[in-house]
Amino acid sequence: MNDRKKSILSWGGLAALVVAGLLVGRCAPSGPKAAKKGGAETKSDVAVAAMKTYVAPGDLDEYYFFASGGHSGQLYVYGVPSMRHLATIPVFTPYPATGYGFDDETKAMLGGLTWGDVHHPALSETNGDYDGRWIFVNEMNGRVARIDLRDFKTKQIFGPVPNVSGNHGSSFVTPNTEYTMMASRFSIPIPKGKVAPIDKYASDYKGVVVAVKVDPKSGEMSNGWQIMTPPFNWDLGDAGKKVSDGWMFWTCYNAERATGKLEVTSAQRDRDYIAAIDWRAAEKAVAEGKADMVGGVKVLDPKKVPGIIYLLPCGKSPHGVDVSPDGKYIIGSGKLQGVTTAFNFEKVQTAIKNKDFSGDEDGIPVLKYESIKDAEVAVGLGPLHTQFGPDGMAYTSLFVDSAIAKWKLGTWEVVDKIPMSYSIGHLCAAEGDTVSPDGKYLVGLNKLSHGRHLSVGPSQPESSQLVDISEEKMKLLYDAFTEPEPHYAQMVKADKVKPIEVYPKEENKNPLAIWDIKDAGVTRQGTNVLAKVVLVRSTITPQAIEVNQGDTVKVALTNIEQTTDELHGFGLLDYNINIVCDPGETKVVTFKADKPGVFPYYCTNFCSALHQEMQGYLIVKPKG
Ligand code: RUQ
Ligand code: CUA
Repeated sequence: MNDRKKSILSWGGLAALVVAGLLVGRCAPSGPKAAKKGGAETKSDVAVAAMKTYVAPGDLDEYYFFASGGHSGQLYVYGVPSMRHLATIPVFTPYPATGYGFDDETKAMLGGLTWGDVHHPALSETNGDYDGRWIFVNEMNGRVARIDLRDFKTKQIFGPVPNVSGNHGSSFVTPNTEYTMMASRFSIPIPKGKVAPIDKYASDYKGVVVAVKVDPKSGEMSNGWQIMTPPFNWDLGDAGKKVSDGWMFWTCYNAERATGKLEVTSAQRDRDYIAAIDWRAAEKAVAEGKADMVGGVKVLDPKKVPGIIYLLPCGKSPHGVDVSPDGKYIIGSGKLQGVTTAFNFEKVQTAIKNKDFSGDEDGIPVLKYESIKDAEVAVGLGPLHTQFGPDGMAYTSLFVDSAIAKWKLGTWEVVDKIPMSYSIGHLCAAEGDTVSPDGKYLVGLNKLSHGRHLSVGPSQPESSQLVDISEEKMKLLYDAFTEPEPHYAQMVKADKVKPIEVYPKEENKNPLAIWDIKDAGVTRQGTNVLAKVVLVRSTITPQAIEVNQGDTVKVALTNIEQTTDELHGFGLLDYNINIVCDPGETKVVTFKADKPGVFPYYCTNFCSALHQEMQGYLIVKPKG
């Protein structure tokens, strides 16, 4: 513990420590001199750690690690245990390196927004295990995207979903990827566009929890249904599994329905809630026509449709909620506490059956805390998120303590702790939220990193620390650094993911694709010009595209290579056009040729010894 925290401790009680600790953790972290090694203390520990993380040249990592990029709008791919950065997948933000957001299709998919705040990646599941097909990611503007792990590309951005404001409680998939779930962090009068004064917040503002339907074959997302809720701030979620399959859980803060300075007004009550949603019952109610159309989607009102949602009282301002691999326990962490609560799913069911309620919130029954909790585990200060191992072990991140606690489900005993540098948020264990976690590796996704790498100025990279969890004691193996802003990540066994090497020619269904240089050329219809372009080592055909100023120019580029990694680009100077085509891929870009002159285009991706020769000219003849 650093001096600052010690002095706060001597001032007063737990609440003061926790609140101050949250502030300290955020604004004035422990200095670089403190706990520099943080786990690997001796020379031999360092040697063992080096051996365990060293992936020799030519060898491959054991796991893919998909980390959210926060408001960078991207998803970062790392290998574990090397922690090497392998790829950046652009999702909600244009990314010039892959030409994402420049061609017609991806530009349309971004829908005019150039950022998104990504928090929680969710790998698709079959029977509660990662199946390596897709990964879904949420972002705060009410959208969720699907990335295909066949080519590591964003294939669909769904939303903004009606009625949702601040899509934080997302993406969480159900055990057979029937749905990817979302929940509103900020309540608003719904449907969107409706206005109500802020002093009517408690009654006229609404939250929603949302089931986005996923097509089991294609992964295509579509509107499912929603449940209207009181104006709580929904936070994190997790789907039930095995015995609790069919249920969905979300934490909330601000059960007070307060407005104004929430850090004070929303922390008045001792308990907030975890919502437990019987999503199969909700699905059935929608099929029976019990939903109303609000904002263009089917919305269930729990007052009119009882039996779909219940509230579990949970410690003040809970953050994470995580369901154990067997589905028996729902772990809810009140971030202003020193304990995390294990709720027993069976007891939740019994309480529902016996109507063991302590009250209701707008018609939603509140279960009795004492009837449904199994244990309050004294994990440490500021518990946020929990991940699981294969042996009944649970790992909880402690923001205020800046540590990870290891504890046992069932005996509720805390068996080990390891410090993190600094201020851990999420954590991610290998397959750690499936029905069969692997153990082995755990990554702490920390909010701060300074003093543990070469300084790069006031804005430091974020720290991700790799921890060995294969033995009784946790051991720090490696410090890695990521771009802001890491939230959650998921780690999947590498052999579950089967990426392709090239886009097979026969799968290219783009009507503008051409595969022979002699089909390349420029055609015109009025002021619309179509240029069909072939990219192949080491020529762009045609070498010149002639148009008139004011023409609408559509350039369709096909990379006809069938060799892996033989990418070609099309960078058009002064027109802000930057396209990259993978082998076998066709991309189309449409623009107005409004500037007269001669504009070189060239290949941006190094492709051969004669890459530099891969160039041409757009000639825009001036008007009149
Ligand atoms: S949150 S540090 Cu956006 Cu997932 Cu917990
Ligand atoms: Cu094609 Cu460089």
